[in-house]
Amino acid sequence: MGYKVAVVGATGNVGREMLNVLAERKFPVSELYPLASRRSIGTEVSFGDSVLKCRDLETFDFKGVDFCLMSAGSSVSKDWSPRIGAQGTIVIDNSSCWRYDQDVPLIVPEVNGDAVRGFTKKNIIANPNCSTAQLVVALKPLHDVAGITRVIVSTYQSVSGAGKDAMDELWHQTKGKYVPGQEVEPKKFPKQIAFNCIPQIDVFMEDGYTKEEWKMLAETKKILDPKIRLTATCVRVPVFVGHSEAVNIEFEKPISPDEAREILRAAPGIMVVDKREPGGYVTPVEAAGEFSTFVSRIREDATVENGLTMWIVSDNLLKGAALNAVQIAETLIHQRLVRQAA
Ligand code: 11C
Repeated sequence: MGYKVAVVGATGNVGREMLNVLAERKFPVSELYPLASRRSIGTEVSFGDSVLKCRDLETFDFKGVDFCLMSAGSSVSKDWSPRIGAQGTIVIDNSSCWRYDQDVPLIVPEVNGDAVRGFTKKNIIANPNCSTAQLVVALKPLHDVAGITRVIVSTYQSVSGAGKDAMDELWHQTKGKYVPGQEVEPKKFPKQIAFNCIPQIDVFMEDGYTKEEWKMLAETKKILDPKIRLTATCVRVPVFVGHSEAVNIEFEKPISPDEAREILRAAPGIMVVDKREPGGYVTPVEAAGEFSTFVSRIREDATVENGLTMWIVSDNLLKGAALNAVQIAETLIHQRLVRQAA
């Protein structure tokens, strides 16, 4: 009893986490189909206590499949999501391909879960970029109370956001710094990532921002409020898993750090860890593997009239991708927008 669920891109960083999250949250699955490109057919992936072999996306028949969690990049999604959606399967897509399409809802369940019902035009729902998801989860409850007008974000993004090869590059380049003859030149990243920080994620846009920075603005507006002004600087750091963000927020109304802490403590998906002492905050190492988004270092920004500054950390593969996708499917079930499992 339950739902038939396909996971496209099941061998990737996010695809594997989708399988883990489905199992860990006991999502009602009756059949699970891990799908991949031709070169990964037969590759084994874990789903709870089972080991399943990946099947070929090209030849798979989606008839009767309730959900397709898609994490195979924009070009695959562009081609496949409409075709899968047209067969009646609801596609929850992790790529940036459909996020800005007005007929596709872009959803973070804690923030705009009700907007999910707009999926029926294309049978596609978009998952936001990882750096946006954790940001809006923390902004939403504060926006509801004090009205956010402007946000300044500096990100410290882990290499897992750029995929498995990028994680390998950090690992081998770090080792190569100590082992003569094993030096590794930058390949996935534009500069050395070991022991370094790179202020470029994704390509440059005409105005000098990078696409990652543009995504944070466009997606925050679509998910939370088009009136919010936001400027971002997105930086890649030599961390394997977990994105961090230093955030300055300007509000319409006054809001104190104590009020913000109380509001965030009561908000879904958030854990406040904010002791003003050494180590009294969360770092990516502690956030990795966790479902929560952690908020620390909440303090007044006295340089503006109603300002707060904070530190937001989350597992980019979980809340930033796999967990959010599964939560979207749960929201559809909860709102009775899919057939109820027999
Ligand atoms: C990164 N945020 O850390 C990116 C990964 O639009 O889904 C996700 C890119 C996206 O490199």
